[in-house]
Amino acid sequence: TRHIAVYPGSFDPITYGHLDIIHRGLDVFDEIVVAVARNAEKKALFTTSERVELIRAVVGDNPRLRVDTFDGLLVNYMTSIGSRVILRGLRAVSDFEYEFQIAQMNHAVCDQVETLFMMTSVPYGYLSSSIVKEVASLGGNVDAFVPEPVRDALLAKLTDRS
Ligand code: COD
Repeated sequence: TRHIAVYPGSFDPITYGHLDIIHRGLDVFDEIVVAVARNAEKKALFTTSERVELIRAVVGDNPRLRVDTFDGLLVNYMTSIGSRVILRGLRAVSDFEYEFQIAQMNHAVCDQVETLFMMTSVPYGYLSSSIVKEVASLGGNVDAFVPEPVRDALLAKLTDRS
């Protein structure tokens, strides 16, 4: 059987931290589906389609990698595409409580689904989409945190707004 892992998130926007998990995930699973949540509760800077386009622009062509969106419950989306594994990244201890809660909840609503975690790579331990947005909005250089298309999109978005 092919092992398809879903890597779900807001990806607002995608960072080198997310890319690291995607690339390492491809070493372990047959297929990775990057699934952008449409109904993320967080107020997003980028629209869902902008977030998808940015991911597509930076992941490169790989027949084992798909970028998709989902509405509603993650586990329902997973059932619809025949995946049983949620891939998540863990940074500091501070991620643990939130991740623990959603992993328990997802397993409770669908016991076929397991969440597997990959520890962040050292250079990305402090990196988050929120921090990148804050640094960019204050005029800081974000080249170390996001690929060029994402940086350009951030600058364009922030210029639009001001
Ligand atoms: N290093 C390693 N991992 C990282 C890094 C980094 N620097 N940065 C981010 N990550 C990881 C995160 O830990 C996470 O695992 C993943 O990348 C995505 O991160 P985000 O912030 O883009 O995504 P989240 O946490 O906002 O995603 C939350 C979901 C959208 C997955 C969740 O809200 C959801 O499933 N919603 C759908 C409704 C649902 O089913 N709810 C029930 C479950 S609670």
